Amino acid sequence: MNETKIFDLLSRFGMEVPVTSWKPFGHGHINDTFLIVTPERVPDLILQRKNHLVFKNVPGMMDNIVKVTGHIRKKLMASGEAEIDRRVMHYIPAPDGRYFIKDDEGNFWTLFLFVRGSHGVEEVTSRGQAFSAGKAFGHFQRQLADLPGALLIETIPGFHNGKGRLQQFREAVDQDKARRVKEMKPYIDRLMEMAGEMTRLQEWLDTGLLPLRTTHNDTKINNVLFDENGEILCIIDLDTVMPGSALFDFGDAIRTLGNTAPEDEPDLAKIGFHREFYAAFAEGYLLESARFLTDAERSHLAFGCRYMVWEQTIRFLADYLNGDVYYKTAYPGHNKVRSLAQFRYLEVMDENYEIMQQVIG
Ligand code: GN1
Ligand code: MG
Repeated sequence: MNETKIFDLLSRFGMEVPVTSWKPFGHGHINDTFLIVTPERVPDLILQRKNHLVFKNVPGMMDNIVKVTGHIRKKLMASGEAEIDRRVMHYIPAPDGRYFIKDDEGNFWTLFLFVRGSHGVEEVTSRGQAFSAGKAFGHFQRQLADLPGALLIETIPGFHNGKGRLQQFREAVDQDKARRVKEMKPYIDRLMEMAGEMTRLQEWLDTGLLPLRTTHNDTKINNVLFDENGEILCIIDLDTVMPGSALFDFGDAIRTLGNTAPEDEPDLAKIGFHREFYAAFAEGYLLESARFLTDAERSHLAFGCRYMVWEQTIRFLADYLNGDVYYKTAYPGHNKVRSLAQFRYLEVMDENYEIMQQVIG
């Protein structure tokens, strides 16, 4: 990335704005993100290259995002919200009305406003923050509870479909592209043994026991923005907003903030379950969601956590077996470390499962 390219991209969006500085931004594993700092009177911008190998239908994804942000925006306007652009992401269309441009190399780029005065956190460090995060994601689901999932496409088909994920994992094992199966065999077997139990969640969705909603599907804590005082502003990273289950969002949040260590912690002894943060997140989440969740959803929230961690365990492992082609990695073997850390977390969560269910009530 260089300055000429930044200016070229901005001008294709019709944004010939003065630029003070720019830098890579955030910690995503998939897209490339740049913060464009502008002079005081012009809002800062975020330029993002969408990974079109992962998101194979960028126009469809942007359609989803425009529908979702438009839906939330309407509600905010109706409620008299004064700072709408701090409460929902604001994407900028190109002059042709589309919400992306394609550069000469065939890359897709999008542009949106940096939320003024916002910051993200990579790690939850207090009960209060966990409570806020729960409220934020519960609120997001509530804002979208009357947006029929059928209006949205699946930006990644079968993103949290346990049967599909199992299928991909099996293929990775069968193909053994990077010749790593032998080394991982006993571990692979253990994960396969759990498949029957874990794919039940998809079964419940298929049979209608659990309803399909419009969900975020990537509810890591770094997708919540906070203001200077630590109050919630809005939810970001809407690439994977699509039809899904409330359990996915609850589960993926606990996957990260319930873990006393990062998702790629190499020292398994450091991985523990943060009961307090779990309880605080659940409290915040239920405050917003109790009125629309069905009994079946509520009683399976804790299972959703187990499912999401298992899914992530096999996704990281499948990528390791495929030769690290999906997630960005920081060092050789990173995906293996990530997978083992997720599996350890699953074990730790199992030790706390009764408490997890009690909290949900
Ligand atoms: C990816 O890029 P990022 O960090 O927002 C992934 C999530 C995983 C996560 C693991 C589109 O999200 O599903 O849970 O890494 N996103 C996609 O950290 O695959
Ligand atoms: Mg993200």
